[in-house]
Amino acid sequence: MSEIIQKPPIAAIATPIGEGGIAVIRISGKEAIQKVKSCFRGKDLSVADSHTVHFGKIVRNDERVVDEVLAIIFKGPKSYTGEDTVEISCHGGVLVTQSVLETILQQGVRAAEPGEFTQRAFLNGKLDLDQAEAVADLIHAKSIKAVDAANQQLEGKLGEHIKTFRQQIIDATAMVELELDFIEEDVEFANKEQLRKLLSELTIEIGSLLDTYETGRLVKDGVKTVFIGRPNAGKSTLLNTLVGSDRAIVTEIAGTTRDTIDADWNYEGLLFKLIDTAGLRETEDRIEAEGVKRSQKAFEQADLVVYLKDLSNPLDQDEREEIAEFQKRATRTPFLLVGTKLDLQVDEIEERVHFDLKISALEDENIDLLKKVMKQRALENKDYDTSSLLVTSSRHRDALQKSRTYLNQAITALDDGLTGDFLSIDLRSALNELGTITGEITNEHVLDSIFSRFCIGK
Ligand SMILES: Nc1nc2c(ncn2[C@@H]2O[C@H](COP(=O)(O)OP(=O)(O)OP(=O)(O)O)[C@@H](O)[C@H]2O)c(=O)[nH]1
Ligand SMILES: [Mg+2]
Repeated sequence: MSEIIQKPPIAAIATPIGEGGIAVIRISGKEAIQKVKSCFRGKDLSVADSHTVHFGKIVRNDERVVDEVLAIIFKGPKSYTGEDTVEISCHGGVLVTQSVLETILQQGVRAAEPGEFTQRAFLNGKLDLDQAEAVADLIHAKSIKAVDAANQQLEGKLGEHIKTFRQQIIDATAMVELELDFIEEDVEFANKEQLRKLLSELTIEIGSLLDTYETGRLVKDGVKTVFIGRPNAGKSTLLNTLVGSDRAIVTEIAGTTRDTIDADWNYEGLLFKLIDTAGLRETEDRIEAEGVKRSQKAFEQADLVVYLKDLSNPLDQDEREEIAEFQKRATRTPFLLVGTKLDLQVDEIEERVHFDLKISALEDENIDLLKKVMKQRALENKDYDTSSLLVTSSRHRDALQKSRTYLNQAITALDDGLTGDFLSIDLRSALNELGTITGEITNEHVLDSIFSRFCIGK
């Protein structure tokens, strides 16, 4: 572990602003305990042991009481940030919490920036960078699966893989550089086959980690699911049925929905971001026309497209072509063709298209089946359980991809009989790319963009 650096103290409210039983204010850094001590009336905190709790009062300079609190002492390096830290639990009112924080700040403590505590934890080697990112993911998680994925990363599962990969590349680099040392003496490169095997195995392992990204992204961010179809097809009704509330307006008038409507829906731990759209048709109405444009845009950004066709209307040539067109355009997006209003289905409906499913939202027919199929289709039947490691961040994916490219270049160089110094450059580049994931290699720009995603107080 790197050496702990105690930076000047910072403080922030660590709990959401609002009324609650208690709120927590966190102070971390050099002399954090001394600073709190100067406005704390109770036990002398400067002689308190680490990991102990103390009852007392926070008082202003004129000794007026701000609140009765509990102060928890964590002495570095055994704290979240690695620095000396005090966590104050006060009464959870907005003003009371704010007053306690202000009193602390008056002792010469600076207000913390978003994510600054976690950034300090990273800089002090308490967390790898991917683990720090997992903390933010955990906080932002909107589904149980997203929580599971963040926890895997927080436990260091991704970091372990990356460290193994890096060690293998370091071993390979050592082999190559050893050869470089002997080049003058014309030593035959004895380990060429062994090296080639090592490198190609590595690219395969990196590849299988990369394969988890599509699922990982959907688990973390949710599945953007767009309902499209003609006016009156029952899109808004289906959205309302799934979320279990009257989120969207439903009427028998074609063209009811004008703008896209979003609703979050959790199903078996997976978040679906449902998007209801304006029914597709040529229209003179400027507002509706803008709505149709937005439907198209939503379609283009979808992870799952559900085209709804009203079974109580015959399928005409135009709509058949429209469906085919959407299917064609959605080659890389899972697509479901769902017949609606099964309770009203006209027998003579001529079907020259294949429906994945027919439902009735009104009669609750096949709705459970639809839910299952939506999940299967969204994840493209890729099964994974809560213990699977998923790559969920595009930053990690990019680094893995680049690293794999460098390794492939190294393999080509090896096959082409290029000298060791060429190989060595590629291997070092691959190593650096992997190092950016865990934060062994990093720069301020990357750190700023990562930690700005955090809330204040974390
Ligand atoms: N019988 C029957 N009627 C349905 C069903 N689903 C929707 N409807 C009716 O169909 C009409 C249109 O439903 P909406 O959900 O507003 O249709 P939409 O696709 O959102 O329509 P636009 O917003 O105009 O594009 C309403 O009168 C609904 O009550 C169903 O399963 N069975
Ligand atoms: Mg609608």
